Amino acid sequence: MQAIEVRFDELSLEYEPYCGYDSVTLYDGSNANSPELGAYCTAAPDSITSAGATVFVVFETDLTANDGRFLLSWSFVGQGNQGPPGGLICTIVILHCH
Ligand SMILES: [Ca+2]
Repeated sequence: MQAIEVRFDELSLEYEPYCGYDSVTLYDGSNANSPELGAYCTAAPDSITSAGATVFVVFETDLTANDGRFLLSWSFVGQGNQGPPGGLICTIVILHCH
């Protein structure tokens, strides 16, 4: 089974204990209805590994208090780690007003 390993090379978004203002959320699948792997703003595990070959990334931010940025990298892990044609990371940006 092929999976995706995601690493945050940089992660410095506005801090809130539950990352309620600015966050990056990873989902184990092709959309935000998929199981959530985690939501992060300032700290994340060294690596986050999906169960499947697609990870959906959502960046949410509000309209105030910017901090730094996030930079993530990813690679296929598991059998056949060159990646299938359909394996991908989708990213969507959501802006919301608090
Ligand atoms: Ca903010």
